[in-house]
Amino acid sequence: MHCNTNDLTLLKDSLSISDPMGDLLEGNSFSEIHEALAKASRILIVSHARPDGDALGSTLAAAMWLQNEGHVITAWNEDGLPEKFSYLPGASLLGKPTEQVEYFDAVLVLDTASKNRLGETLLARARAPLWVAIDHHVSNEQFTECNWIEPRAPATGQMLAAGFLMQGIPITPEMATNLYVAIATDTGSFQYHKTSAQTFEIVAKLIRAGVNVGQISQEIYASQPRRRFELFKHALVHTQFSADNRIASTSLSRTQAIALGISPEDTEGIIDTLRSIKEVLVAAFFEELPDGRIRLSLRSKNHSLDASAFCQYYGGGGHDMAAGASIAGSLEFVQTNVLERLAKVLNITLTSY
Ligand SMILES: [Mn+2]
Repeated sequence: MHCNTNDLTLLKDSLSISDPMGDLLEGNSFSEIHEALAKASRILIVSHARPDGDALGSTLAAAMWLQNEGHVITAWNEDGLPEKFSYLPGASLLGKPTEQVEYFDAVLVLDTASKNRLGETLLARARAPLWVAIDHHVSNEQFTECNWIEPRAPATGQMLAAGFLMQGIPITPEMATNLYVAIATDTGSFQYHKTSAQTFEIVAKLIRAGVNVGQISQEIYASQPRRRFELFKHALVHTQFSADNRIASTSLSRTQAIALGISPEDTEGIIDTLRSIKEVLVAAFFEELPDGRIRLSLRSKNHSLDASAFCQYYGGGGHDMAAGASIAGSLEFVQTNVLERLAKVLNITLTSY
């Protein structure tokens, strides 16, 4: 088995996409992952805990792909399928880890930067001689035997779609819809800086394969539960500005979360509202988790802060403009500490320009 990591070649011709910017097309290592999985009969597909649209869309699209190729598929997520993603085609394919240890021929890990992000239960139950990974996190720790990691890709779903297109793997409307949700959500509705011409070219092919854009947009953007709106009201009222309005932050204690009756998935997106303020360069969200730890979510607007490097200091990671970490300590202590360090880092980079 030849498993190259981060090895890119120009593959314009295989997608027959003209690319005047000379963009690299991701997908060269897809064939190696494909080859590695070909011999496996029972395959487990997994992604990170507290899954987002990319983790789930990629998992379900990959499950359908491998099922169509005759493999026996199991798809697990530590936290299962959040209610707000129940519209995803094939959502019932995704389950939680079983009570007992299960044996597979291979595990395909998607959109997950480090092993512990898969969750304790999942890691305790899954056994396989071969682990392979497809991911776009710059902080990926390359913890599997075979890795295809492309930090320039805006979504794991885009890497999968590029791979399918390159290898001529049939994309059903259900697969296309899952891949579309993966890309649309992880690019912040095609807004973040890694959104490229290639993103739109691939998405055009997905739409031709059967995505109903209007219908799926309604599911993603216009189907929020009322409790999430109440949570946003709370978060906005408690927003603090520091470092000359360059940092906006807000927090949610466990007591407040219980009082508002929110689910873990409801907090996603609050931070983007803070980031939308002109003067703000960095947005931070502090959430007290049931285990007492504090989850930090961080968004950066430009290169004055490398969010992934900042979060790696606390044992977390992610992307340069969006990252997170889980930190021990009280909500107040962690918030004060992180905000002070953020201001320091910002000060250094802003004065060195
Ligand atoms: Mn992702």
